[in-house]
Amino acid sequence: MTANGSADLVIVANRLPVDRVIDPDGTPRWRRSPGGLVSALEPVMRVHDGAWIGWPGGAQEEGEEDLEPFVEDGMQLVPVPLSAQEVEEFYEGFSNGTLWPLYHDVVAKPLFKREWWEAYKRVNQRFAERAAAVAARGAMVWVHDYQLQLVPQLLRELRPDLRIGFFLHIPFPPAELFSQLPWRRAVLEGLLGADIVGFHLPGGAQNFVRLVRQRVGHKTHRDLVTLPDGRQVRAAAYPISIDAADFEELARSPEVTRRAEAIRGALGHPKRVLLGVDRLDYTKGIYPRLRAYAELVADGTFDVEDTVFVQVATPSRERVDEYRKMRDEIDMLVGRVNGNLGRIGHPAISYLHSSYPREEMAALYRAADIMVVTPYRDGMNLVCKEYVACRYDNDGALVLSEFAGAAHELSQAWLVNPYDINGMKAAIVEAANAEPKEVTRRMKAMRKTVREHDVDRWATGFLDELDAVRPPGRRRVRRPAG
Ligand code: ADQ
Repeated sequence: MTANGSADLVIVANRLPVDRVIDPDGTPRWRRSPGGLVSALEPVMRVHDGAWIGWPGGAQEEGEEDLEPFVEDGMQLVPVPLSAQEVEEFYEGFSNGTLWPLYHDVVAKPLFKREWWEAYKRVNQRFAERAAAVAARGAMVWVHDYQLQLVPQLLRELRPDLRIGFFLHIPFPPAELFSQLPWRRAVLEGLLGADIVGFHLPGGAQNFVRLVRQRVGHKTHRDLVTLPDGRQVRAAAYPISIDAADFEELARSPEVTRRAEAIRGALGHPKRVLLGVDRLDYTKGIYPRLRAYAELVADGTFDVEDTVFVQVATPSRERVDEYRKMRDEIDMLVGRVNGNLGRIGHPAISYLHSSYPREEMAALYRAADIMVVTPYRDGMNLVCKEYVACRYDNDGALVLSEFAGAAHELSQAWLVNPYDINGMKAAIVEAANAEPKEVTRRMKAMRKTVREHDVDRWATGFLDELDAVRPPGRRRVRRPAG
């Protein structure tokens, strides 16, 4: 295929950065979806004449015409349709029923179904073809996440002139777990189509390089893989972050300040508010966290008259069995805990399924004395960084799982092992009773990290390195040694 597109920078992600909404008069329109990735990439997209390729959500009916590419907020958006069967097999199936649990330490059992794999290959091919059609000659293409791991190689076959980057937003598992995947070699080869393969942590990059050596047999040296044709692929860590300045500005606004006070008022002006905010996902460790808290209420450490745990858990992937099961388990636990330990007007846990605008999130972060983030495994976890960004008074304690990528940067948090309920209880009590001076010391250090390593640094850091990749065919000839 020859270059016939005009975009100098192409983002390929599972979802488009917009949602289709229907106005009250029945007219469909696109609304920008909130999300760090869009905000992070928007400035570079403008400079580069960028295009974004992704699934618009929903299923395409049989015989329905493809949605045409369109321009929104100065970005060229290219929708990739999925049929109902592909939503089931590619998205809910292979992406979220096979890869998601496998890459998160097998917290749930991954299902290996051959028809899901066939759908994954087919959809990845479609994404690669769209990218090939819109990219200008020598353009940079940045492919995102576990749903699209075959795209780099498929795209390189179509367009060898491109510079291709890949970033994985979830953990990359150790060889011992990844090797369960029946299609492990094909996935590794898919990723090797990129010039740079990015992970949140150095450990993910090391797992990848080791697997490439073991399972594909290519030569590797530190973070570099050398392919038989001499092309080199670099695997490295690029820890993602948030727009910290933006969050802080929001948190300082009079509206958010007022709203944070109103939230505490609605909770009955407690002495202590603990907060959890997560997508309702079995990797996030919501169940053991609430159990640890409930035990502290049951044994009298905390009193529901002056302490409350606010848990926001937004439902997600509800058509996947594991998610439905987990939601039921947590709903039951909260019901039991509140039934047994709550008093009139004072539940032990205030439990919410809503999805909120950023202002409300900032107000919740401002209203909380202790943020509790306890995933069993998490690529990074942005919620804890958002909390830190909002604590401009240098107050507020963070209890954080050592298995969240963020723990590598936020080492001043009260770090916990989410599998150790007693350890979590001890850390929560310690954070609750810490001297204000100690809380401030920890928060100050974490705020410095989050301020200095923001999402702009992440995006420009990755793209600058991709930009520096020598386009194929113009490689320096290596001089013989000596
Ligand atoms: P997620 O698993 O979705 O992301 P996380 O990083 O915590 O996890 O991001 C969640 C985002 O959703 C945050 O920005 C948060 O503010 C927002 N959010 C959560 N609950 C909300 C609610 N009720 N209403 C509105 N917004 C809500 C995946 C990986 C992570 C990795 C990110 C980015 O699993 O490990 O950090 O991608 O790479």
